[in-house]
Amino acid sequence: GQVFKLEDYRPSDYLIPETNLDFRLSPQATVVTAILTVERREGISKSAPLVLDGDGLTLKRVEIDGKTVRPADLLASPDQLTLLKPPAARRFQLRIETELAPASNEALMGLYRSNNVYCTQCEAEGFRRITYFLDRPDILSVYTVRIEASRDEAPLLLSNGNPVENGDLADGWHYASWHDPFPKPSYLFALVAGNLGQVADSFVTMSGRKVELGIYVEPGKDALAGYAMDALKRSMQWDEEAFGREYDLDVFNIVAVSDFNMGAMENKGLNIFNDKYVLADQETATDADFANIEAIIAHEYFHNWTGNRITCRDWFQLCLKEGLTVFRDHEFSADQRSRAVKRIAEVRTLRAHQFPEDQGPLAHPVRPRRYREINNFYTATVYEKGSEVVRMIRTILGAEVFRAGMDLYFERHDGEAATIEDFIKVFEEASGRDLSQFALWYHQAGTPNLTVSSTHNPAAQEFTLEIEQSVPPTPSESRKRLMHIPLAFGLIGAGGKPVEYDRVEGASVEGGVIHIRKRRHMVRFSGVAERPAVSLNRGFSAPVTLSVEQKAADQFFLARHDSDAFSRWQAFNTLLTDALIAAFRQILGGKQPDFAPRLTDLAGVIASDETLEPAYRALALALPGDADIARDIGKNIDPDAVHTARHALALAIGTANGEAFSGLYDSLADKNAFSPDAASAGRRALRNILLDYLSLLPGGAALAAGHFQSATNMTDRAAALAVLAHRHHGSSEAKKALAAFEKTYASDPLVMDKWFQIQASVPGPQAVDTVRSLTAHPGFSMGNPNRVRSLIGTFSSANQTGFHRPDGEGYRFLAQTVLEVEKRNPQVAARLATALRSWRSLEPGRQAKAREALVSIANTENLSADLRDIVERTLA
Ligand code: DPP
Ligand code: ZN
Repeated sequence: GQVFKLEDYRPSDYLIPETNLDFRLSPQATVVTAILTVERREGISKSAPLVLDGDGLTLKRVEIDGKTVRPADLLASPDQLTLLKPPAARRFQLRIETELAPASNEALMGLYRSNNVYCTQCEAEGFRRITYFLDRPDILSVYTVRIEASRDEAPLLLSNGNPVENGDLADGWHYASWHDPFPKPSYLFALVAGNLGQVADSFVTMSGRKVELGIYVEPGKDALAGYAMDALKRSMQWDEEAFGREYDLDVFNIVAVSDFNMGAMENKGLNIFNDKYVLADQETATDADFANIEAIIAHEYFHNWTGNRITCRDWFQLCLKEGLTVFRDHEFSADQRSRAVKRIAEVRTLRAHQFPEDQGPLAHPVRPRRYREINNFYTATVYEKGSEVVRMIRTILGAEVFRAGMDLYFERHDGEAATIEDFIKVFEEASGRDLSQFALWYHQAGTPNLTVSSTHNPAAQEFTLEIEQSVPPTPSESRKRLMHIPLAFGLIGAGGKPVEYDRVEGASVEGGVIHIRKRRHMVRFSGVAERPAVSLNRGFSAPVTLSVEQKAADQFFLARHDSDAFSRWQAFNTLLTDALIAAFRQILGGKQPDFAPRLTDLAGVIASDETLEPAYRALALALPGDADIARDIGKNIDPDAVHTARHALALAIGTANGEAFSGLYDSLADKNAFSPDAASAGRRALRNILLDYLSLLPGGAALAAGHFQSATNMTDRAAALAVLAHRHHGSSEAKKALAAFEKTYASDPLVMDKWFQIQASVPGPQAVDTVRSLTAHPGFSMGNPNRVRSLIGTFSSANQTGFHRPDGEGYRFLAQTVLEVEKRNPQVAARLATALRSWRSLEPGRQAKAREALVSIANTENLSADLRDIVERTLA
């Protein structure tokens, strides 16, 4: 396949200032008429051909300025349309008619049907499946769209921008037209037509303009859109307060569809969502679902400024909108909920998804320099690490200067297709700092490591930190340059008080942050009489790994006393991880793992510490997952031994704290009416993790069964079901609960996804057979991305013992399934295949079997560009 390179960027010879689209909708023969105002760019030769992108298109007619183009002046294929002799005039009108079959579009890119609703997905390159176009994000055009459909089939007709007019046509048809005054790239085009229920509300912006808000869902599900609407209004308010950003159209619409490749899409004025991230009530959604809905509604709304008003020059700049918008939605959630809890959850996600990507064959810079298939770059690195990089800019500049830089960015680049260089420049100007070394965070892949050791000289009253940075090699980048790493820190003395110091030598230390720029730094603090404990990377100020020589006593001390909530959580999590890795080695050595009582006791102390929020305590008690432990071990992984170690620690913690946990569990029972707010969710989270520990003790299955039966919301019900299925697999309690859940929710696909997920993640060698048989369940479909991700995705990414079965059956099943999904939906198949990205860190036997599975995919003929790209990079 073709390799696209950043350095090959050049502006297009032609522009398309205006785009008129006319749709006559029909499931198998939709006619699209595009009338494009085309303009040759200043200085471009009159003979320059106009080359338009297409993808699998059926061309019906082409006219220029009202005249049919002669066949000799045209090169037309399903994937490209070339006008060999464009008119001499600089500006002309091009009319293109194409015909589509949305009902047969299973790739879910371009125009397709989901539950009989017409909808579109154009990012990144789906617009070219609708009409021939300069389908690149630097072509900004003003769109006017007219949609015609049978009123019975599609009473609702939506597109971007503001509604212009609508009315009846002959034969029971009707039409609506929409105009979007803001020039936009084609990837933000959207159309929705069908029979949907509406939830309506409004929002008055900071300048007093009234915006009509609509959320459209499957008829009868209106009541499930209330939380999303509330989150939308809070998002609009927050963006005004936090970033001074006001909404700009008369309407803002959101549509929920049930077949969607991504989470959601920020089309201008018409966001289209995976219904999983819109629909919620206490009966069907967990607290995690509510939090995700809030975050994703906010994320897509925030794109209106970071993505839409200022878009990307090319797809290499994807992080310009995604990393920044993730940062904005993280800040929003932190303000709406608990900042400390949110930060811990973000870091857990980053480590679970981005670190393995950065440490494996698919590693790439936040701003990649090459790609073969852009769909494969909607990654944790672009999104989550991209957000961390923006956070570091704020840490380095401080909140006020950061805001000044953002203001400058909006002012200077509004209406443009910008680059990462433009973004960095506004912060350099606002701060007067040189960010060129810092910019390596965008350009260089890999997770930097900091090795830190400390010495205290009581006679001289000096405390010294020695810090060394290194960046491991990644594919095609064997030599790394030194990074600018902002390392927030604290020196902590007796009772948890910050230690005062007189002077610092050896590095630039500003406001509790050490700026690491060289390979080695020696940072000397004078006037320090007692040896302090050192708290490093507070608030996770930099996305790095740390190798710290720290006494266990200091870790225990920090886990109790660090005033930075993130670092306190981290200290305890590090203790747990160290204990789990030691247990893993004991198990491999044929020994029974054992755990220090002071560790299992500390779990009890944290659990019942009323000064800590319940949500924080729940996160502290959540042991690192099997995959987290494996990642920290790094190589020669035997997932069964990892799992055994984790189970042993859970049992030890439960056994040591049985009585206390039980009392706390009882005291947390919710007597109030359900509320999805963060504090209530935190209490449920704590109670549910206590249930998990208690389920390992005698009577545990009965306790979990009781929890399941008495649950009054999905959070508690799903948590109890998972405990039964995972901790008491095969028990009559587990079987009964699974059957009852299935019976109750058989007709609710989003709830059945939880049922699939819970079973797909039951550890053990039987899992692959369970999952295989569930693919035949009437509620499952290989054509629906949510079903596939719930069953196959969960099995391959969240079931370490099941997926990595020593005989390789998990890998063979994945390979076979990926190929089956690929026939319909290459994008979803490619994403599934990334489950094998860490294959080289396995022990040799599994490594060989994983490789065979990858090779079997690679050797398949006619692979899609999406899947070929992932598999070849994974094997390289
Ligand atoms: N819809 C995806 C997102 O918002 C891609 N833009 O991240
Ligand atoms: Zn986004």
